[in-house]
Amino acid sequence: MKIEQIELYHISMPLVAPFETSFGVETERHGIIAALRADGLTGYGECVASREPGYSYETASTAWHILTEFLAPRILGMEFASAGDVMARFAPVCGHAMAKAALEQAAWDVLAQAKNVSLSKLLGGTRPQVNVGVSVGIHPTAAALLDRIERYLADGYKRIKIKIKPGWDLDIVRQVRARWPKVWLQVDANSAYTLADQSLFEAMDEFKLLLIEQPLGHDDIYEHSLLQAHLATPLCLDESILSAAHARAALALKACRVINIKVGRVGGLAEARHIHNLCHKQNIPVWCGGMLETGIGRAANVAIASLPGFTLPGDISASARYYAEDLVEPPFALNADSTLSVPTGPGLGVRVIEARLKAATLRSERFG
Ligand code: OSB
Ligand code: MG
Repeated sequence: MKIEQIELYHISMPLVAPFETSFGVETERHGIIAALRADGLTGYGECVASREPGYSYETASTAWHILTEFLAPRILGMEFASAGDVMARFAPVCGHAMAKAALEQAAWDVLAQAKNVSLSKLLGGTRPQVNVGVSVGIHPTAAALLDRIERYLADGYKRIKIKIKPGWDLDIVRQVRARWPKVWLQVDANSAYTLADQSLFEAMDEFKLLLIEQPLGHDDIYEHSLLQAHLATPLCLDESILSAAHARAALALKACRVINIKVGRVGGLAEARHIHNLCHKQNIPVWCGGMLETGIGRAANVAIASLPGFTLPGDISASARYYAEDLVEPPFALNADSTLSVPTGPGLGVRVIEARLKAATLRSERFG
């Protein structure tokens, strides 16, 4: 196939409610949508970098710079037979995984459409539905958090993840556990702690959490191995796994017993699958993380989460948990058994509503 045209859209989408983590509050999701045209087909990909560099050094604006100056010009006009051919052109560009992943994902979508198969099928997915949970941000009061969780449980989410930070941790977990002794519960610290907090995490063991996500440095693996050795609860790495090489190192060091895979963070669907395969061979459960994606990134997440090793519920909630109106039709809806159905149509299997994409666009640029 030949890449005839690339269009990039820097978007801003209002969230239905602010999302607060240990590193800040998001009220609007900024990101970039890439549309790649080849052989008369259009593939879409989403760059999940946010407005601020709290989770990653990448932001929507750095990704815009990298995509427009270095990535899109490198692949315009090229012939490709796999998403790997596209990624190979990006090898001279160091880092910027989220920027690269947007075009890689669009290439997968267009290839799947050309083969008339779903992205899930092209990736080797085996599940018709994927298990999902919901990630609940920091709230102004414990009462507000408990109320929010109660409503998500009523919606049908069977796994709850709560964000923690110093001052909003053990007591909050205790209150949630007291109210729902059996619910599948996990916490995400987004790197807000240090090894000096070991006793806090030891105290969490009694609450039977599914896992504790990224308690220590965003770029640390070794100190997580020291902490994991003291805990019954599995640690799960998110921020510090940027590649399959990092995953291999983390498992060898016993720095975690679970890995959160995000397509953007690791630089594309092929690298995400590579990490999945590596973990699957070692019986390490993985799950699909989320970045408050629009329906475009969500469709790619659902597809990768349909691979057999994604045994824990993903942060891939229904469209309505994030946006009043998603960019795709049909929007993703929660099934009664806390799953999302994997689209079966060609490629992403959802229709991008161009008028909504344009309405959300802050700036756009076309190549070719
Ligand atoms: O750490 O998993 C995270 C959102 C933005 C940045 C980082 C994270 C998150 C989430 C939200 O937890 C997950 C979702 O998309 O529902
Ligand atoms: Mg996380």
